[in-house]
Amino acid sequence: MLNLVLFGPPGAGKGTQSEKLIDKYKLVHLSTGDLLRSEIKAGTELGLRAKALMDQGLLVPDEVVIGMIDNKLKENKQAAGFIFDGFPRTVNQAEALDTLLEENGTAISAMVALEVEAEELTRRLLERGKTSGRPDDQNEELIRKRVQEYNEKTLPVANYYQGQGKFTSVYGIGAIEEIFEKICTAIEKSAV
Ligand code: B4P
Repeated sequence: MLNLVLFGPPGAGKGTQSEKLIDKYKLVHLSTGDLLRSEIKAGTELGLRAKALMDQGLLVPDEVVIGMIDNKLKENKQAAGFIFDGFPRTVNQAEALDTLLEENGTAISAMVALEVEAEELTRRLLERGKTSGRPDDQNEELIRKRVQEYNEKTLPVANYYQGQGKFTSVYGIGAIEEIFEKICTAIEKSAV
C-alpha cells in the first residue's frame, strides 16, 4: 500500500500535484481543505464552525479534521493507498494519523515537502483569489496569517517525519510537469 503525505505551505502546489499523483498511482485523494469546503457548502454545523476559522487564516481544531479523516479511511477500506493533501498540519494530527493507519495494518510510506519561497506563495494565492471565490485567498494580510500558522504549527510536522526517516523535499518553483517528475522520482526512491 502506498500512503503519501504531500506537505508544504499554503499555495505550494499540494492540490495541483495531488491531482496528477492520484492519476498515476491510483490513490484515493484526501484533502482536508476540500473536505472542509464541502462541509461549508453543505451548510453543516461543522462547516459553519470551520468557516469562521478558515476565513481568519487559522487552523481548524485537530479533533475535527482527525474525525473527518477517520471517516474517509473507513469508507475506503479497499483503496490501493492514499494521498494526504494538507493533512497532517500539526504534530498531534500526524500522531493520530499513524494510530489510525496502524489500526488498519498500514503506515505512511513517504512524506514529500514542496519548498516554495514566501513571495511566490503570496503571488500564487492572490492570483487564484481572482477566480477561486475562496475568502482565504483574497488579501495579503490573510495569506500572511496562513503562512504564519504554517510556520508555527505545521513546520514541526516535517521534523516528525524526518525522525521516522520518511521525509523528502522537492523544490516547488518551475513548470508543474517538471515538479511532478521530481516528486515521482522522490517517491520511487523512498517509498516503492
Ligand atoms: P487547503 O485547502 O489545504 O489550502 P492551501 O494550503 O491553500 O493549498 P492548496 O492545495 O489549495 O493550494 P495549491 O498549493 O495547490 O487549506 C485551506 C484552509 O483549510 C487552511 O488555511 C485551514 O484553515 C483549513 N485546513 C485544511 N486542512 C487542515 C488541517 N489538516 N488542520 C487544520 N486546518 C485545516 O495551489 C495554489 C495555487 O498555486 C493554485 O492556484 C495553483 O494553480 C498555483 N500553482 C500550483 N503549482 C504551481 C506552479 N508550479 N507554478 C505556478 N503556480 C502554481
